Amino acid sequence: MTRTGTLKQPHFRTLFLSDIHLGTRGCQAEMLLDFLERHTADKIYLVGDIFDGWRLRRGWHWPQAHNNVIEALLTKAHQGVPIIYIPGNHDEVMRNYIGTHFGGIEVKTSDEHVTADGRRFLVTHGDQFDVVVMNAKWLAYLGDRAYNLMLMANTGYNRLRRLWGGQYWSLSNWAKQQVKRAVNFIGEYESVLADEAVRGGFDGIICGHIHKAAMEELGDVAYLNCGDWVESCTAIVEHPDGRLQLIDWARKTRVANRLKRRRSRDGSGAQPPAAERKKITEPAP
Ligand SMILES: [Mn+2]
Repeated sequence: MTRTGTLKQPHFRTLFLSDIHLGTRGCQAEMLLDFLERHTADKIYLVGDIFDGWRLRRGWHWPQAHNNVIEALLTKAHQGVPIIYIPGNHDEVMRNYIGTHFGGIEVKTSDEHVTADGRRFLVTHGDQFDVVVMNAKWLAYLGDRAYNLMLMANTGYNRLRRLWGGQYWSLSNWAKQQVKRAVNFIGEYESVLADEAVRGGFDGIICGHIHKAAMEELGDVAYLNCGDWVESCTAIVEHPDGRLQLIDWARKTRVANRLKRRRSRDGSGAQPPAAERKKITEPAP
């Protein structure tokens, strides 16, 4: 297999990223750029809330690093990496472009991803299930039709709110403000999304939205959440053999930096910083 980039660059079959929130001060764009530079993938999923449309309207925060993230993704798309963009609630303006392509990026409401070992995963942002989470207890008694009605009502309600410039109502934001209830909310959210995978006959679900990275088995299905690039820096990746993994890039970077410091303190076996290594291994353009 031929791979571009540096020798030790890990290669994934699929990379799943969500909740980058470009356009906000909290977005850790530099960390993401670093991650994108050091990894390649055959296919990339952008699982919603990639940029923050609501905040852009109130206060524009768009440093160069945010442009660089977009550029890095578009470059990958240009090189032939299929990128599937599944809009979330913060970048829901992209939901007007469902079914279209731009710069090699395809916009979809949700998608089915089949891993190299044949498992079927539902890929969705997850915000549409907020309302189900909130009403999980009594919805269980009402069944399928009420469930679908609730989903529709939630979408309609938010569309209405938008008309008078209100913010998208989000249960996760509401829950975060109520710290005591948040833990409960996360558990409910995870089980509602796992149920959705069961309903669709999938082996698992890959989502985002609540900024809580996870990879676990819930009943008969796998629940994977990409996490975010605001509070943490996490991604879900699929290895060439179909193995899925949750990567905590902030933690990995911390560990790598600690090792580097220790090496340089010891003197022997010190490695040059990544930037210098690049200069040595890469031929001049
Ligand atoms: Mn969201």
